[in-house]
Amino acid sequence: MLDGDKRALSRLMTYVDNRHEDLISIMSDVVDHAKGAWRIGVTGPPGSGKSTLVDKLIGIYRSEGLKVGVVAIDPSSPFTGGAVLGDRIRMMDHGGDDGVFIRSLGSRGSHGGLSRATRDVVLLMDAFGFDVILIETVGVGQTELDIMAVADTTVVVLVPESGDTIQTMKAGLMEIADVFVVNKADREGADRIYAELASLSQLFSHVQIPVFKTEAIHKKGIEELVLELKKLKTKKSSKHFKNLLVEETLDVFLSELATHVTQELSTKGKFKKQYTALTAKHKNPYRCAHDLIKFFLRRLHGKTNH
Ligand SMILES: Nc1nc2c(ncn2[C@@H]2O[C@H](COP(=O)(O)OP(=O)(O)O)[C@@H](O)[C@H]2O)c(=O)[nH]1
Ligand SMILES: [Mg+2]
Repeated sequence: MLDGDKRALSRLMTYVDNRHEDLISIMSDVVDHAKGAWRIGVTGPPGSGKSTLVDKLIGIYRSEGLKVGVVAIDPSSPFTGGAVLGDRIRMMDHGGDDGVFIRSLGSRGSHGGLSRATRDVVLLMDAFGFDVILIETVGVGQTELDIMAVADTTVVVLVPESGDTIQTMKAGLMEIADVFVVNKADREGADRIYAELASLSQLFSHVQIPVFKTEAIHKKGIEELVLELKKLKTKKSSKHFKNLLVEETLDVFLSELATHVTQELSTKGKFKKQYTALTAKHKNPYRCAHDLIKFFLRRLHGKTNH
């Protein structure tokens, strides 16, 4: 993969999908080759025009000679199909372009699982040599917050009809967004939403969050957005390496631990025996879990002490 083999890159992404047993050691080598690609998150309600916007951003970054990776995430999609596949087809404009690589991610069971898969895929793209990585994810909520922790800069895309979303999210939106985009500005109500976002930003954020009106489908307002993103790039330090050390360590540790414990429970060791005995003994899941943890910790201490 590090020699520029895209098939190898795809294969490693499949390892991420399957949580391959060698993944942790592979990622540990890969991280040393990451060059610090610019990670731009694009989030917002379904149908707001994220994919259309991403498509235009790809075009602009490619015209500047930058290599672009795209991760399209739809946490609500149980399969890597549906909406995500639709996005893939739409971005096919760039299908024959060697400097563009698009990867879709569907549901990964839990929130943590999906954000970790996203982080790993982004890291692979970074090490492969993409300069800009666009991360598109549906919705505005907790999952997106987790996923957006991967991005250096996050663009929240809203439309003239997003009044309710803005009212319910308020502070939450301010927390996620580095830039607001009011897309579909060709529709009525764009100015009102624009003003609402600008005043909310004054209320809830210590920095004024820039707001842009775009018509992604007509490629209007995109150049201005790209200029702003460049400004933010120079202002902000890449946060993902910091994240890697602190949050990632805990994240990787806990998910590896969960994998190992699950394995222990399914193989015929002492742990499995204890588990079976406990669940046969009491009917109370809290007591079972409590006793099981005690047993596990005792074994752990026993092993490290001797
Ligand atoms: N009127 C209008 N429609 C747009 C604009 N941008 C995107 N669309 C359309 O909105 C629909 C949803 O766009 P899409 O990019 O798939 O949204 P996503 O679900 O957020 O990725 C598509 O039919 C687009 O052609 C725009 O600026 N104006
Ligand atoms: Mg989309």
